[in-house]
Amino acid sequence: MRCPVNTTVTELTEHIRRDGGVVIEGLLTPHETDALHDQLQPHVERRSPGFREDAGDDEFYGRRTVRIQGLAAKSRQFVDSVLLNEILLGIADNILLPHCGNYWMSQSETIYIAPGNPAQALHRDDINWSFAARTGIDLQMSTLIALGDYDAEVGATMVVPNSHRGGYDAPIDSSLARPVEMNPGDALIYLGSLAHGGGANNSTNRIRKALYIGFLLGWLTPEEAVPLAIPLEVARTLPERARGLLGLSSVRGNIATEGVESFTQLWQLDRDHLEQLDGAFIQH
Ligand SMILES: O=C(O)CCC(=O)C(=O)O
Repeated sequence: MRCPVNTTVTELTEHIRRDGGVVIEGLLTPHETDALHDQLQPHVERRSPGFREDAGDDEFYGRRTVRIQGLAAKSRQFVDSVLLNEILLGIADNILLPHCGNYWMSQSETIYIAPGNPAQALHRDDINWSFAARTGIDLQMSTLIALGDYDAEVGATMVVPNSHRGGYDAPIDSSLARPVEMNPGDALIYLGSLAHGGGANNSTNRIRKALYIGFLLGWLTPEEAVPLAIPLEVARTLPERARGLLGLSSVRGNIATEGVESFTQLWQLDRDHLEQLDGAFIQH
């Protein structure tokens, strides 16, 4: 399903629950998309492809794929237009808050796929938390934003429609996978239970440019050690909501508002350390 950016958050949430994902056309304006791309480009140019330096066992992450993480420290546009995007947060509230007191960012990264990179194995993003995924609740909401060409030849994300149904262990039928083609600024938002994977880049000279952000239940461990990637002087300049999402805040695991569960917190910090951080960390 493809929806214009003025679709209500309630409708978008319904589409995601039904289909496993939705494309929002023009989630970012051309100005935001260009600014984001330009702020990240120097970092991308400095980085050799592959997740690990030797790219030795990077079949999953892509030997010809550039992944830059820690985007909040590298691009203020990322914070303002993506991390704090009201539509993304509205959908995340609907999908994740029924199962946690707070959710947080699991990871932010570029996924720039160069020519010759084969298709990624189809998978569910819930793969990291399979024990929890088997309970059948939603754990994660993922988003891929196109920052450039995003067609089938260049490696548009392959999605298996409706594969969020049937449970975590349901087999993934790769013959049903379809490319999700997008224009710059469009976003594919999908559940952690939807099977998908980066497409093969079969072009000769074009790079598939995506920006990924995932939001995760606050009682699960994020993929990226997010707060360690943000210098304190940068953290202090960010709005409180952004710091909370970036792990510069304690987290309420429970939604309970009364009883002992309403007092407990995860990711706590000793009062001495709170003082040392001088307000950068928020204790609930
Ligand atoms: O690049 C894509 O289109 C999807 C990437 C992905 O699913 C992943 O790296 O886990």
